[in-house]
Amino acid sequence: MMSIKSILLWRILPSIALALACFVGYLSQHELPLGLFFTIIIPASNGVLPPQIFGHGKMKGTPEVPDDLSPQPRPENEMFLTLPGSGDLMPQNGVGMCCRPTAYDDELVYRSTLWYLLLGGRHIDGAQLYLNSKAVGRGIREAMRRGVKREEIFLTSKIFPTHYGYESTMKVVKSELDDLGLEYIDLFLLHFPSSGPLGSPCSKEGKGISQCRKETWQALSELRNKGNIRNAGVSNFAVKHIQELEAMTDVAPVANNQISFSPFVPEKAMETVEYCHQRNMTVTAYMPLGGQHQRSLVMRDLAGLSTKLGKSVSQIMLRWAIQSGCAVIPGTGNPNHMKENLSVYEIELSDAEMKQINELKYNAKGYMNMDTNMFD
Ligand SMILES: NC(=O)c1ccc[n+]([C@@H]2O[C@H](COP(=O)([O-])OP(=O)(O)OC[C@H]3O[C@@H](n4cnc5c(N)ncnc54)[C@H](OP(=O)(O)O)[C@@H]3O)[C@@H](O)[C@H]2O)c1
Ligand SMILES: *[C@@H]1O[C@H](CO)[C@@H](O)[C@H](O)[C@H]1NC(C)=O
Ligand SMILES: CC(=O)N[C@H]1CO[C@H](CO)[C@@H](O)[C@@H]1O
Repeated sequence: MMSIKSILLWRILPSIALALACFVGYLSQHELPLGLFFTIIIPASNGVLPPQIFGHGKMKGTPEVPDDLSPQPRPENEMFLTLPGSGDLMPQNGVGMCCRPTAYDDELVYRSTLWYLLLGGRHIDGAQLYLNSKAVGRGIREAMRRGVKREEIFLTSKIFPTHYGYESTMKVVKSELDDLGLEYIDLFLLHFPSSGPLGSPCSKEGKGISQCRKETWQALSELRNKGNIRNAGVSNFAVKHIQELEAMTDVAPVANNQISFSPFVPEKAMETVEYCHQRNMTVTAYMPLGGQHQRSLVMRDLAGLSTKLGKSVSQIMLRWAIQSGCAVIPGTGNPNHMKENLSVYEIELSDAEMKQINELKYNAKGYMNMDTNMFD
C-alpha cells in the first residue's frame, strides 16, 4: 500500500504540474496570453466563474437594458479636453472597460456599454488587452441604432507592447476595427512603454524597445492619416518615453497620456502630468483614489468634506482629477454607479478644497505604480 506521503509525491504533485503545464501551454498559443490570463484570474479571484472557461452571459451585476429605453440627455455642465492636432473633444468623464469581473463577461460588457451611452455618457476606455472589443462594439452599434450619434462617442483602445512593431500595429488596429464593427477609433494608445521580458514581433527582429515604440508610433501616425484612428497617444509613459516620440518628424502629435494619477503618486508621475499639460497633451487619470492603502486613508480624511458637500469621497476624488485638468474613466458595470459617477459634473470644488486634497500626501508606500520606468 502506498503511504499518504507517496500518493502526494507520485500522484497529486505530478497531476498539478501537468495541469499547470497544459495551462501555460494553452496561454502561450493564444493571441494575447496576458489578456487571457486577466480574463480568468480577475473573475476567479473575486469568486466568480471565469466566462472564458464557463461561458458568457451567466454572471450577475449588470441588468438587461429595456428594449424601449431611448437615449437620455447628456449630463449638464459636461466638460471636455481638446486633443492637440485634431481638435477633437474628449469628455472628461468616461467609463473604463477592464479589471473587474463584469468586464470579462461579453453579455455584461454589451449591456454596460449600452447602459452607459443611453444614460448620457460618451467616453469609453477599452483596449486590445481586455479582450472584450467585440462586446463593446455591439453595445456601441446598438446605442447608435437607438439614436446616439457616432460623432458624439469618444472611444479609446490600446495596443499591448507584446504586439509592438510596424506590421503588427497595422494588424492590431485592423482587428480592433473589425471586432468593434466601426469605421474608426477616436484615440489609440501604446498601452505601456515596454513588455518587460515578454517579446514582440519587433523585438524578435533584434530591435530594441525604443526602436519598437517608434515603429509602432510610425504605424499609428499613418493609420491616423488614413482616418482609421483619429488621434494617437500613450499610456503609463514617463517624460523620457514621450520625448522620444516628440523628436520624430512627420508623425502624429502625442495627444494623450493615460496614467495612474492621484495626490499620492510619486513625484515623477506628478512631473509627467505637469509636462503633458505644458505640452498641451491631454491626461487621463486612472486610479484617482490611489491604491488600497491610500483609499482607506482618503476615506477617513475626506469624511468631513464629503458630509459638507453631500457627495461621496469617490465622487470628490473624481472631481478633483477633473478639476486638475484630467479625464477620468471609473470602471463599472452597474447602471446606478454610472449615474453616480456621471453626476460629478454637478459638484464644484473651491480652490481651498482642491488645496486640501492636494495636501493629502500620504507616503507612497505600498503604492502600485504602473506609470513610469516600469521595465524601461
Ligand atoms: N492604461 C492602463 O494601464 C490602465 C490600468 C488600470 C486601469 N485602466 C483603465 O482605468 C479604468 C478604471 O480603473 P481603476 O483601476 O481606476 O478602477 P476603478 O474604476 O477605480 O474601480 C472599479 C471598481 O469600482 C467600483 N465602482 C464603480 N463605480 C462605483 C460606484 N458608483 N459606487 C461603488 N463602487 C463603484 C466597480 O464595481 P461595480 O462594477 O460594482 O460598480 C469596480 O469594482 C479601467 O476600467 C481601465 O479602463 C487603465
Ligand atoms: C499650448 O496651447 C497654448 C494655447 O493654445 C499655446 O499658446 C501654446 O503655444 C501651446 N504649447 C505648445 C507646447 O504647443
Ligand atoms: C459615487 C462614485 O463616484 N462612485 C464610484 C465612481 O467610480 C469609482 C471607481 O473609480 C468608484 O470607486 C466610486 O465608488
